Amino acid sequence: MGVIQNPDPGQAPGADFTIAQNWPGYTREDHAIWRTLFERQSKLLPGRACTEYLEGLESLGVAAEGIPEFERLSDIMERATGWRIVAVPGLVPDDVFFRHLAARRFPATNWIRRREQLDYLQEPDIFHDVFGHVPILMNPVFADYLQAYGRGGLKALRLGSLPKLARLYWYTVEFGLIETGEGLRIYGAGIVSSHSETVYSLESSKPKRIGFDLMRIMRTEYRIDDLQDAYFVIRNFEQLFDATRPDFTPYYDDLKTQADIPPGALAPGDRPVSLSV
Ligand code: HBI
Ligand code: FE
Repeated sequence: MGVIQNPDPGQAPGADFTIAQNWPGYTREDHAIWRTLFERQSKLLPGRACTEYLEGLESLGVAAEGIPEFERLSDIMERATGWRIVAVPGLVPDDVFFRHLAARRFPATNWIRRREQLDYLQEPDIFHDVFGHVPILMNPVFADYLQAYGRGGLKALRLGSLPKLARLYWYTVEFGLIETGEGLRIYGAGIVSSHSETVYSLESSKPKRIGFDLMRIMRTEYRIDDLQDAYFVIRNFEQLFDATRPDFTPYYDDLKTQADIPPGALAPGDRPVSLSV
């Protein structure tokens, strides 16, 4: 990808890959790109994103003015759920990523996409990481889930099963949907930070929408280059946290005997979730 990554790193990354956010280093254009993205998404999200996300966004004061300072957001988050944001230059190694999550530190990229890439970006930038991931971390149950995921990630690495566990991250943290009394809502960061997928995931008749099932998700392949073919729907965040509480070691052994499922396929036992309330 032709992204100009971290044009002004401020300092070299250390062993934990953290760097200074270097907030004064953002240009007027960087802030303007944030504003464009923010305004587009905030028009779309009421009635589409879940209440927990929207409330988080509101109480953090993440706003249209421009790229927020991690220190300010971290102080608010720390009081709510004990999480802080640390700046990183881009994707970090899996073990580094998981160690941060396990310590309730969310690694956020410090650079923003160029105007030519408003709609499509394969790597996370600051808009995806902060607008997409951070607000939901104000919810105590989700906050615990992501920390548990970090611990589970370190274990999956040791057991050689990270490709399976990574699917859980993909279909929940990145592309999760939630059923509410008012209808289907978004909580996944990959959706809330994407103009096209916000509408597509909730309104298109093309993708499958399937009730959350931990083992089913860990068998399901995913695509990183296009809108998703399937979304998994939770009933609430407790369901997510409870399902992932046990030791996954026997699950990984089981999965070795089960075939993977292609992204858009249906499997026996799938609970279809319909679009109408
Ligand atoms: N690094 N900065 C960053 N952001 C991620 O989401 C990320 C990462 N490194 C590894 C990683 N994700 C994967 O391990 C997970 O998506 C499973
Ligand atoms: Fe992400």
